[in-house]
Amino acid sequence: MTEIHSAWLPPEAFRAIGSRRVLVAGEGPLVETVREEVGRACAGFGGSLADGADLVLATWESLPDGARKVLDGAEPGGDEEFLIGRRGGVTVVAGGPAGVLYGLFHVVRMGERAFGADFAAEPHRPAMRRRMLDHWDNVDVHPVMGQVERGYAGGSIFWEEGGPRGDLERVRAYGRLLAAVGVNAVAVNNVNVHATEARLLTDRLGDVADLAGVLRPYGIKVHLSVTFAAPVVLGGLDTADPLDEDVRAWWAEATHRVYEAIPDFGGYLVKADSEGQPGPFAYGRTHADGANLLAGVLAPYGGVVHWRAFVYDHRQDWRDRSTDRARAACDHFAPLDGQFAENAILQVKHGPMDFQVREPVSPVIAAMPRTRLAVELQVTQEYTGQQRHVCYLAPMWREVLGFEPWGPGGRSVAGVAEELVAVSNVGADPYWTGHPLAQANLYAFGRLAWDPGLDPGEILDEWIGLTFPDVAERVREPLRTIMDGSWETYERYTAPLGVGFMVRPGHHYGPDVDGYEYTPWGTYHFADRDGVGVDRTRATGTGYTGQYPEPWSEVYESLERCPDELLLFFHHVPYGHVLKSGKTVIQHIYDTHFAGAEEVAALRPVWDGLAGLVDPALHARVGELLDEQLRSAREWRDQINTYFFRKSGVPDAHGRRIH
Ligand code: GCW
Repeated sequence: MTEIHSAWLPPEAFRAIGSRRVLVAGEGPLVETVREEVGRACAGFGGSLADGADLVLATWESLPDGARKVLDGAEPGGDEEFLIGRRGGVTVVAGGPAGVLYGLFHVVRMGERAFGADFAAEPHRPAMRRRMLDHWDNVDVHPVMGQVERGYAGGSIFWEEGGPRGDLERVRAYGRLLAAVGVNAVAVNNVNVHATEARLLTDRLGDVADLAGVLRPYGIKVHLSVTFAAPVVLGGLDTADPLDEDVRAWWAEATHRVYEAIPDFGGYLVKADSEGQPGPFAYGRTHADGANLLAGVLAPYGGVVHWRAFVYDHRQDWRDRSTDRARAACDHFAPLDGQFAENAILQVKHGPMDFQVREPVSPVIAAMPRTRLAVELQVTQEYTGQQRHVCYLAPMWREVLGFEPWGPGGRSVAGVAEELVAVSNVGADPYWTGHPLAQANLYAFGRLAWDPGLDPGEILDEWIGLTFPDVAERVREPLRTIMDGSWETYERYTAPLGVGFMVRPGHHYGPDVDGYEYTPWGTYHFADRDGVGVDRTRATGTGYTGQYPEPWSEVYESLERCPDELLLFFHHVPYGHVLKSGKTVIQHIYDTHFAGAEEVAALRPVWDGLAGLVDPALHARVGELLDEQLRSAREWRDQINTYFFRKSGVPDAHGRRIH
């Protein structure tokens, strides 16, 4: 058992509730959870769980008449919705069972404000119907990827060296943290499904059921990544052809057993025909055929299949300038729009490549109006500092969710997507996320999935208030300084102007400008002595810009209109090309890299000022990580600047040291 850090739910965060007279009314496991939470809070802060003179938390059916009046006769909504209002000194929260649970945590966030002046009843409902975390956790330790693929927070909270980790208390605590930010689904194993992990579907199902049992009281459904080849590797069939009757029967039987063990099982998650995972292409079938096979066997039980759109050729020839990885998802999936079953959800990474610090929004999101979409984010910081660097990602996600694929005034990504999914950054580390400040990313993901309109700065404030309740007012400004702009700082000292990658192949930490340049992965920058960037225009490049509707197809196509921060994603330009900022590309590279590293250097003194305010062990951990971030940022600065200086021969206008 590892020590469990309280993250955004320390006992102190429950003071306002715990010091009051609270009524919890209703039945079922979720309301029981609420009762337990309130009971614990009251035991700690002198309140009582009985008469509801100060606070009523109730399901619609159990709402006492007097309390109902506080809500002004509002009507019941869906299971996850709640209403909150205050009149005559009583605060009332009512909803479906899950709504009561989310309402409780809403009151926790409000703190004393929930018990101040009266306020009219307000409805709260999640924008996204499913708010899901995918764990890339392996059951066996993978020889290259380890226990958690792209995990930077120690081992897995679910699995250890070939079996369940067995620390269900920790899983329970995880469920509690997730419920507090509204997450309602978790996939418990890696989308790359290896031999042992495949068996979670069959003879190791009991391990999954154990996790489901612990997460259920927090309103979280368990999902499983499955291998498309399961009928062959587990069932002994000689084919996994999605149109084969025996294959369908095998999946139907396996799925029946899953629901016998886990009646509220969420469904399957599939990475098919991608980076070596098996899929329908082997049988000449489409991804819709594949997804619909699984959707069909899940449908009778109310389950769903999440089918990933991350499909591209990872064995391409770097000499071949016509293949563009950015195009792949749209090329594969857009023609299938309208062919997916009702309970099949296409899960699309937010950008066309792979979670780089800056990418345009994936064109798939606008291209499939007749398909249910989940947008996938990466909370685990594979390309954004691997939880050794501070990189608060909410501002990036907010931009993605607010992007309007059909231009200003049209629907936003948040309006198109039904679901928000993210790769979790959690592991067996005592702080959950390795870097203690990376907890804020997990927090922000849940909050944005609930309400994509929230302001990242306000989410950060909320997180600070909950995580450091005793000293919030003293740590707020310093933490804002360190975290608020950290995504843009990270962008400044890494790959410039949207070009992406330039990381060390394999582990993806630290700079290696040409690391991927002559590899089969399709991630190139094409820097030469004259210029840099990828020509993705229709006029002279790969034609990728044509995958967007107007106005973006025109904006990105045009060298003049393309936003600076994405310039090298869409265009190959000379080093002397002048940006909208008025600087040349080469000078922009130098300036941002010097600035980024300087910004990081300024963080340590700010953090040092928090000594004595936050827990000493946490203080020490973040201090060490800031030192590593600074070392790494300087390495990035020097490698990028030196590389481009040597390629271009153009000196820095300010004569700074380049090697
Ligand atoms: O980002 C890449 C990662 C792989 C990952 C893959 C995916 C799980 O480098 O480790 O595999 O994406 O999203 O499937």
